[in-house]
Amino acid sequence: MVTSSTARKLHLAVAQLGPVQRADSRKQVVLRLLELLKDAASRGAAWVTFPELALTTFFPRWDMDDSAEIRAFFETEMPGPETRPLFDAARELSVGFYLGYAELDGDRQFNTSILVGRDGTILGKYRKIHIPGDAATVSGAALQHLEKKYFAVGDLGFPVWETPDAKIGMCICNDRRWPETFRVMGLQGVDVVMNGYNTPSGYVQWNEPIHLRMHHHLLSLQSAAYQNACWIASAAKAGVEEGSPMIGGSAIVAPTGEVMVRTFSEDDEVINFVCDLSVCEYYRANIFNFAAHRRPEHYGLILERTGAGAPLARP
Ligand code: ING
Repeated sequence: MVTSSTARKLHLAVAQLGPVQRADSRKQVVLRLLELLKDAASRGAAWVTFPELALTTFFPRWDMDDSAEIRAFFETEMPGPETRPLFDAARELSVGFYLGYAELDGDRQFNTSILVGRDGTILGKYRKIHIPGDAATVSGAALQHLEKKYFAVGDLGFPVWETPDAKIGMCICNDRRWPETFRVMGLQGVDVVMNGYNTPSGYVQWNEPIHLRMHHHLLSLQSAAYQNACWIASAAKAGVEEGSPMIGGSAIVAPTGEVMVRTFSEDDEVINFVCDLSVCEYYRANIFNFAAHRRPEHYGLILERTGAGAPLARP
């Protein structure tokens, strides 16, 4: 299938964060991120994926109305004084990274991730498109999930950046549950998709058995990687934040759909894997040769409809 002569090896790491409590300062969190970055670099990794909203606690679990209180969770500049040490370390160690954070752009609030190259410069930005949860408190719910209250829908699409190492794309948390996310990047020949997430394991407006949180998380990544012939590096912010448990399960998934490595804990933890990007090409040339096998002329409903509607079959 793939011989060593065709191999395109890229050493990826995923840096899972344990809980970030409301009182934890950005300075304290960045010190943790720096330790994880150095750990990843010491293992030989060239790129590190950090979680979604990595700099603060997952604040959409609360219903806040005071704009100053809300805006305290957002970054107005990136890098800013607290985050610059991360960029400096990336340049010194020649390690690129994905970082998720809450972005304030003028008056617009986004759930954002950036891709920082191995020289410490920002290569690109992504703003979360699939915003889950609700825009207002759901009465009687054991747990709130108010991302629709705090974040606008992303306006940057699903870009893929051509770096010297690989074609790299990004998505954030709930995006991984929607196949369109990865197919748009797959149609750009993406080799590696980096994904950060914060997934509450408690009940979120329905009494889904908790073991299914991990099942659906991995199912989403594994099917996306296989169906789009790409590697996926996915980083959790995990553990109990302000009394609210969030799943771990950070993972590096191969284009075969196999989980190659995953975290053991729900704390700060690095996993890494030497990925052979040429495996992507094998699947693109065969089972997922999009040009040879896809039939967009039959896919019209995917663009025409947002919600499900009447069946097309004529009686
Ligand atoms: N979190 C969750 C996610 O998509 C969620 C929302 C929680 C969906 C539980 C389904 C079940 O993993 C974010 N931040 O999108």
